[in-house]
Amino acid sequence: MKITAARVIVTCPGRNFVTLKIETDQGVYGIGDATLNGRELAVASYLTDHVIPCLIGMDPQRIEDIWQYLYRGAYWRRGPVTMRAVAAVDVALWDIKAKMAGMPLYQLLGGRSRDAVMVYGHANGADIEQTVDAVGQYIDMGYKAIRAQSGVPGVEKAYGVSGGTLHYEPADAALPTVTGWDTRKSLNFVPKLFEKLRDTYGFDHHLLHDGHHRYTPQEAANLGKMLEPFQLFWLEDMTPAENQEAFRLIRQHTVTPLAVGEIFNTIWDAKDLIQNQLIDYIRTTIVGAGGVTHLRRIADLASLYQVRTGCHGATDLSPVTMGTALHFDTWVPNFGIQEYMRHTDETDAVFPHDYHFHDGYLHCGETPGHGVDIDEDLAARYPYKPAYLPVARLADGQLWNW
Ligand code: GCO
Ligand code: MG
Repeated sequence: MKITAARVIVTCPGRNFVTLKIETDQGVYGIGDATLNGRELAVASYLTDHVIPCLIGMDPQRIEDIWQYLYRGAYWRRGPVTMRAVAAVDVALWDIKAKMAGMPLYQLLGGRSRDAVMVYGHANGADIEQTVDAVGQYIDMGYKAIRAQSGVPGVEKAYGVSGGTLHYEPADAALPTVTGWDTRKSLNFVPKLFEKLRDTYGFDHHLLHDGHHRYTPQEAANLGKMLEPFQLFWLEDMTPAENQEAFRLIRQHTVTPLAVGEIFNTIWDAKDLIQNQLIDYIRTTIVGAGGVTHLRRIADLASLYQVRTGCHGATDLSPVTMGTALHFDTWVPNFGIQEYMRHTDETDAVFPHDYHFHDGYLHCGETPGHGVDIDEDLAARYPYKPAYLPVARLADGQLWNW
């Protein structure tokens, strides 16, 4: 069997997506996601200029060998651009293999570990009252787990607050928007939000919160401690994780569960955090870390230390990543939760898929492969539009982590 052609499709049905399509001499094709929010064209070029020429003529059945070829063979390892390109190829090849086998991908991975995948949605509002209402709407839709973010009094354009409640899109402008941040105000505010949420809805639902890399370890420990009475499912990305050791300090002070990893690219970014049991959930997903082949290794390492998966599932991960992640989630023994930010109808039309939401759970379909396709004619109607993630600045103008 041979790869006969491969091409990159860049489309913007409401937001940008980069998709790889690999064709074979058996008439079977596979689809992979290569989207890197705000830096899309770098991955498109990496694939078109440097990866696709090597793929032509290769045997698509040799997924592991092709993974190693692209990872070791580049000499320049890791990084978000490289690993997304590797992920796109890997996912397209798993799609081909599963289609050839006539099986949904989760069957090839080892079969079902669960009937359905528990997801969390994003509730947000300009203030506590609006956020409490938004959480109520998610509960009414059947969600068992909800992330809550709110505007903070005195902070311009706080993280995680959107115009609407169902769709949240931070990559919102042709040049980066400037947003605000204030640690003191946030530390004072977030516990009040969760106190109100527990007072209103009780303790039956899982509640989550994202610190989006803004706090120091000491501040993160403080917030974790203050939130203990409200029993969060997790606190996410409390401090930047380049220094994995920093999580030890947070851990020493709080029992609030910790999640991290949406910006990790390889097992090496998470190794110390996992082996030292400094986190509870690993957020890395398919497109972020080299596809199914590598994410499986991260999950297996995590399973030794009772760390569970919590795959990133923001709107900048295309339906191809969501569909593949759902097969992964359906199989992976140490599953925790799956993030689910809904795509717009325009995006869903460009990427026909067979997964569906019901009563707080996502269900992957039974179509052979990962179950997600691309309508290339429709995709062509939405040309690429430059869109950046925001930056964050403190009140005195200093740049902070967005
Ligand atoms: C989350 C996130 C995201 C990121 C986004 C950046 O879903 O937890 O932190 O929304 O900000 O993926 O592209
Ligand atoms: Mg996050």
